[in-house]
Amino acid sequence: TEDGYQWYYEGRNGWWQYDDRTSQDIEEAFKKGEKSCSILVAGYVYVVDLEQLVQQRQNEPTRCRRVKRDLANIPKKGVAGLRIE
Ligand code: V3L
Repeated sequence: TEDGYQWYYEGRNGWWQYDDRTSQDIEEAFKKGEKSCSILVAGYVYVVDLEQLVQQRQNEPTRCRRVKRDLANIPKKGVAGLRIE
């Protein structure tokens, strides 16, 4: 986002940055004070819970990952599953 923050979801041993569009959508919901935000990942609806800071595939509680808002320049695994090395 413009103030240097991005949204991340948890991987096995590090954090993945959300793709830019999704990160912007989550940030917009966050700034409006919304409790959650629905996003689309590869055709599946996921709900990002902005209070618990988790994302979960809709109706599949086992598919749950932590999420965080952090600076864009932190170490990360990559963006939306695309590794950066
Ligand atoms: N954006 C992109 N892909 C996602 C997202 C998202 N917000 N959420 C889940 N997936 P689950 P390591 C991740 C993918 O939670 O080696 C990473 O992006 C998810 O991809 O059970 O463990 C990597 O591509 C997974 O493939 O619904 O760090 C991959 O895991 C699939 O949806 C491996 O990362 C099911 O996730």
